[in-house]
Amino acid sequence: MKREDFLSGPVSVTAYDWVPGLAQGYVRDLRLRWALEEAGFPYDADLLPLAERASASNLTRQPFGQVPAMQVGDLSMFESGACAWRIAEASDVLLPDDATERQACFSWFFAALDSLGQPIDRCGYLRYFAEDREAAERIEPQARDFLRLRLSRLADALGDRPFLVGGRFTIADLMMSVVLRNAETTGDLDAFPALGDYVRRNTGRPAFQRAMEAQMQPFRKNAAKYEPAG
Ligand SMILES: N[C@@H](CCC(=O)N[C@@H](CS)C(=O)NCC(=O)O)C(=O)O
Repeated sequence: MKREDFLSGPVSVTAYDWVPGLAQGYVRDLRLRWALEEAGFPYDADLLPLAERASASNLTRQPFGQVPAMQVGDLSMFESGACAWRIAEASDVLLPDDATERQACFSWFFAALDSLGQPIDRCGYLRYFAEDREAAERIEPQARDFLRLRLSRLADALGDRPFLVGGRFTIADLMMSVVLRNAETTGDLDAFPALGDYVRRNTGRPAFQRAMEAQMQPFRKNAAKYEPAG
């Protein structure tokens, strides 16, 4: 599909109207919102209650009963990585024109989702969500060592460069930064100050701030509806 086709229809992103505090600011519609803000593409949020995520209507958009999904005119997509990449392809600012740099962006984008995202999510799961606490605490140190090796390799590859590819911010930096934010919450970035600086620099961008505010605004509005009083 050409750039003009993508832009020809209105863009809408599914998101929750409220989530518990731990997840606020980390729901994955943030990835799409940030990419859309960087690209300068207007969009609407289609908000749904968390309790309705597995409703028939959401399952037609997102087969696993999650958010986000993205609608562009008649075209519907799911998976935050696929949607973010599609936005980047349609934009003038999130991908380099140079073919070699574009390929490098593709590699780093998947490295963020897979090589870093998997171990980071595993550690987050063991820390916050695993119900068998004894098993989680037994496995966690090994999972954490594995993650730290990955982070140290990433730190080596980034070196003292501000961005992953071609000297400017790309979709690869966007995805790497949102994924690394999750390692910030567990303290795993503390041993890698250059990665912490990298995340803070990228999330300091005005487009990220707007995306974050757009995700948080309905949570504040609906707090009284969902949060127990007192
Ligand atoms: N691989 C999917 C994962 C989406 C995902 O994990 N969504 C979360 C919010 S960040 C969700 O809706 N969780 C509710 C559930 O899984 O029941 C993507 O990246 O789009």
